[in-house]
Amino acid sequence: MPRKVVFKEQIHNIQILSPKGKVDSKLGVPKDLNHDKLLDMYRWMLFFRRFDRKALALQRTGRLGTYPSLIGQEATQCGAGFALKKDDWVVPSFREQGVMMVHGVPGSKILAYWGGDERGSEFEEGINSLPICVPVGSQTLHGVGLAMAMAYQKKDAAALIFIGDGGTSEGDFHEACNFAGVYNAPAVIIIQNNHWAISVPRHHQNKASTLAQKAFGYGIPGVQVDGNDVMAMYQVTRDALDRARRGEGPTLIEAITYRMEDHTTADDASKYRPPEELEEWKPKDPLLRLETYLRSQKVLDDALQAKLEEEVDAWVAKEVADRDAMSKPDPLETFRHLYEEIPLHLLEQMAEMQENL
Ligand SMILES: Cc1ncc(C[n+]2csc(CCOP(=O)(O)OP(=O)(O)O)c2C)c(N)n1
Ligand SMILES: [Mg+2]
Repeated sequence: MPRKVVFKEQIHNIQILSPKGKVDSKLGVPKDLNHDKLLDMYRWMLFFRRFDRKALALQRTGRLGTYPSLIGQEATQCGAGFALKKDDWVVPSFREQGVMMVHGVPGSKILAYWGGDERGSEFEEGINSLPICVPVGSQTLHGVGLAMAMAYQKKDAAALIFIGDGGTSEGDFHEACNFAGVYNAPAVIIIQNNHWAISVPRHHQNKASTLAQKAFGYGIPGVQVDGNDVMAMYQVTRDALDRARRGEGPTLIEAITYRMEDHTTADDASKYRPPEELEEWKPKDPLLRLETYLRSQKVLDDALQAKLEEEVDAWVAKEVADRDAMSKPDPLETFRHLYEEIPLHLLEQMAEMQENL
């Protein structure tokens, strides 16, 4: 009999690309990420950042209602997005514009959504993403239900579900993980642990030393990844999605990252966030480390960097132009999607609105 019981949880924090841009010699670069693909990832991450900066500026000039920036979390979303196959589904919360766009959602739709236009939630057939979901945690249930349905239909596809660190305190998250485990759903749940839930820090959210270990209570694997390392994010998500598609069940991934901006444009993080913390995260920037690596491999130089920036800015401008080209939304749409048959009192309100248009 051991004289003392040692309670210890074992969670690996996987990192391939260090903040200094060096690849772990034991793990190596994921096999299917050649230089072209890594450059493409870098281009996407640059696009996310510039798209977000533009969106923040559009909000300040009154063209968007609010906006939740993903700046700092680019590698989490790019790595995960590149691991998806076309038939897989993305189930976002509200800060997942990056992974949505990688999976085919046009940036113009994201801008429409945050501009208060419901058409920002309508995607073309074949673009497998649920709409942006603001009620924290509820999307995890939708996602696991979607995964269970795909398993029932024997589809070779999985659902990639996103939630924040704060969202893991919601009952919905617990129910989703529980169902996913019991029904062996082809679901991969990524917790983007960006250390803050608006002004509530991670350590006030949960006493557990990792959020990944929550998985064990549901009988599913849990893994922690450096979310600012696009290579590790890609590898871990891809392996988890492969497992799910093979019928081996769900995985919970905790991606350790950092929210570099305010929670949304309706927030001022300087009121509650110690400035030293922000400084501490700057050298761990996800773009910087991939840039350093690509330069060390002679894949990227100043000329190509300038060209990429130009291309990405043109791409952002096109998304804004596409949003601007959309006709004005029909206000009567607000009545149309709640009931199969619109009740009488709403028909009366519709008629009244129509008269005043
Ligand atoms: C059910 C619900 N409760 C509260 C809110 C208000 N709210 C919006 S975001 C947020 C914090 C979310 O934090 P986290 O899950 O860590 O995601 P992050 O914003 O960091 O991406 C809260 C409390 C909400 N949208 N929905
Ligand atoms: Mg958070």
